[in-house]
Amino acid sequence: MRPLFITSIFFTALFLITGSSVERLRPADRKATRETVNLFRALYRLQQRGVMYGHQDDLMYGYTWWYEKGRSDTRDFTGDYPAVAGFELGHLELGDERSIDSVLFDHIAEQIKEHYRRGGVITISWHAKNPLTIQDLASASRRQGGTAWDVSSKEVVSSILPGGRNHELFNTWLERLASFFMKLKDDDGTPIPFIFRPYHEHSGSFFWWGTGLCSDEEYSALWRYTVSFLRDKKKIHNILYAYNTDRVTSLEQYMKGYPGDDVIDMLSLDMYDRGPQFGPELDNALGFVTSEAARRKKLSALSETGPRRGMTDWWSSVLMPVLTKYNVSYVLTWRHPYSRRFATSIKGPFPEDFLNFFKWQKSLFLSDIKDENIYGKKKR
Ligand code: BMA
Repeated sequence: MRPLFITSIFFTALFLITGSSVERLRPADRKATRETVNLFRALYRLQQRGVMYGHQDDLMYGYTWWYEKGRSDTRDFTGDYPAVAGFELGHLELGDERSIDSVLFDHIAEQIKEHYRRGGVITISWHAKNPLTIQDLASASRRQGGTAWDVSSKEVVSSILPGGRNHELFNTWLERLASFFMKLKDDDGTPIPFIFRPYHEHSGSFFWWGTGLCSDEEYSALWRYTVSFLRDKKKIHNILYAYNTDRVTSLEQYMKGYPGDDVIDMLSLDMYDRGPQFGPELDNALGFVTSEAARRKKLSALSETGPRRGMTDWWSSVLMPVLTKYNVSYVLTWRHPYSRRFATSIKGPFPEDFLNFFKWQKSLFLSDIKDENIYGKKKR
């Protein structure tokens, strides 16, 4: 009797503590809008219930189709939309009409609004061009050169920080980003909250902001400058900021260049399966990322992952056994790039095994979170 009694007191206390403390949690932005605060808390609650599925560019195109309003590979395959819709803003900084993946920015804005209306979560990435090397290119070759992957110089981050020779250019990029963000409003004019994950996969050295390309201080300063620009200068208060690395093996490595709890809401990790070590490596990394996030009262996510080549049961045999152990807000798989030749060659948008993930009690798709009213929208 006694141990049971003590156990039940323990769990009741735990419930009261966690239950009520979620309602006191706040995003890093002290002026975050009501809907953004609601989203942050809802994500925290949902993270204890299950793991949301996210898909990059799910609403924009699939392997075999290009922008058909309302269409989604996830829905075609499972009957449900993903809970989290990913969008990409690369090339917005240039003032272009279309993104790095040829999607019209107007369509991106439209679908962000649509997914918000449905009660889903929005996450945005930004493969910004290289602001240093792009300068040296003739305008004709700017489309090819100076990409996010151009790691030919270690001076890029320092060149765009205050005092750097490209600082003014970078400010114009942030201006364009801010103008786009300010357009993301619902029909009542309410700013639509979203998760922003710029300067991603910092632990790798394959983007100009990567770990081998700038110092930890510069990386952190880039983040802090960006947040301060959007939040303090442009007064944008509907953003949850996600810190992100690629594959890491220790917490120390994960936190290198971390810009601070006052600018970050989510600790996220990108890890793709490249071989048999993936399961244990992901297990290890999610272990320290989720516990550090919990300690700092931040959210956590596996913000990009993908199956090992040639594996047919990756979802159920590799991913789910690891995810079952941790509270992560969402797991997102990357885009299904459209190609005309896929129309005849591709079997389906997902492997059959994805249905096991869909049916798993811990996975959350749009209809599993709809009733949560994550933004606390008033019923009309
Ligand atoms: C990368 C690749 C690129 C794409 C970029 C931005 O991982 O998928 O083809 O342009 O993301 O979405």
